[in-house]
Amino acid sequence: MALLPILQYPDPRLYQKAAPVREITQDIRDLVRDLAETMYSAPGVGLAATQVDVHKQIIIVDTSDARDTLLVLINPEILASEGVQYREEGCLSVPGIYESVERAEWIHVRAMALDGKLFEFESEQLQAVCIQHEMDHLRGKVFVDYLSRLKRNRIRAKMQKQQRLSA
Ligand code: K1U
Ligand code: ZN
Repeated sequence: MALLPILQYPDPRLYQKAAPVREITQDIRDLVRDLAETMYSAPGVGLAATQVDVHKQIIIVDTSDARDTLLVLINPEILASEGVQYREEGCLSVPGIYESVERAEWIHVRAMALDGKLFEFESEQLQAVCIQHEMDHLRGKVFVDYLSRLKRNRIRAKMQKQQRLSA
């Protein structure tokens, strides 16, 4: 088990696109276990492999109150979506910043599970927001990219200052 370091905005590696996973190997299983340990310890409700500098299409999500319902999505795809919702989002790569972003209200997702089988499910509310947020990480998009240039520049400057002070 290992806690993995999380890339901090505006690290350029957060803008790298993740490649599909071709085969579930022991390395992939180990990575998922470490992602889960890192997410629960942060704590967070989601994490994308991109955020730990692994550019493979893997995300994990757990929005349950008991923090006991881990969803592992490999090569996730949104097959259909409906409606709009706005929820305050956070990001472990942009600590201390919370902003509302427009997201689909309902999504139909297809992904591969850790046993290599494809599965489909529907999602809404916070879980759907979290899945969309994590899938954005896989395509090199951070939630602050939805904000105005002014807000994003302020956030960037704040993060860079914090990183200078903690270096
Ligand atoms: O960095 C990440 O991608 C994880 C992020 C996911 C997320 C949160 C809220 C809306 C959309 C996506 C987080 O988990 S930030 C931390 C957080 O929101 C939280 C932490 C503990 C309990 C509840 C929420
Ligand atoms: Zn995030």
